[in-house]
Amino acid sequence: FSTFKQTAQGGAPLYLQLKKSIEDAVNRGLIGPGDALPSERDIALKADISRVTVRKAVQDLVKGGVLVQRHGSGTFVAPRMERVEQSLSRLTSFTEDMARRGMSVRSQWLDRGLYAPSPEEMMVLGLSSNELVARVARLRIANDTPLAIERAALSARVLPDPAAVAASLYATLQTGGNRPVRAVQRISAANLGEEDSRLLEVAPGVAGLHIERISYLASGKVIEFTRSIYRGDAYDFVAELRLS
Ligand code: 16G
Repeated sequence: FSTFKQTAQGGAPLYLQLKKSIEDAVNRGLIGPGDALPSERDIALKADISRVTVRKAVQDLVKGGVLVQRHGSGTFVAPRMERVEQSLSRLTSFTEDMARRGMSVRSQWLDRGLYAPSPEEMMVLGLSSNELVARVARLRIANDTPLAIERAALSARVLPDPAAVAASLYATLQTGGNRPVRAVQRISAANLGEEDSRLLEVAPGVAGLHIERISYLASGKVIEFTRSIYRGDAYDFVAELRLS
């Protein structure tokens, strides 16, 4: 950044020129995916420009998906996203899907607890008004990239202690003999809202996939009612079609 002022030309606003030089550095591989950007203050000092200018350039690059900002830890070059191709004909869990691809999986808890069920949860899960619903909401992260927000609802009868879910919900269900064997999944388009895009580290308003999964036990009983938001730039859901 120390040479920025000398190379900056009249004409275009400084913040646009700074934006371009950061973009160039990323495109030329001088800074790579996951690399931290110096702090706003350091860039301003080195380039001898105001912090407001730096902030404007950085915010534009965050909006454009070139950089990501993580609360409390700084600004980074966005990880290069390889699209995940996901079969629509096999009933698998997120942990299994990512493990099969050799990706590391972790989750950030957004919510887990027992609640009075909503009318919709009562209907889908077949709960009576005096029963509780277990809600398990997580940000699902693969190879350090947040890919989806999943909000699962189950009967408290099958998941009396939502805090007992460690890495995998399906593994916990399996232990209790409640692994689903069939699911119906509905996928629709959704533009990501403010909160979801912040969690998924993409610009607000970008395309997402809203997925609703209702899973069944072999007995035909509904076990899981999950609503998820997947990053539209990261997922291809693929189904095989046959002439029958
Ligand atoms: C998948 C399912 C989700 C399920 C989760 C369990 C979709 C859209 N959703 O992500 O319904 O709750 O797997 O994953 O595929 P886990 O066993 O790793 O917690």
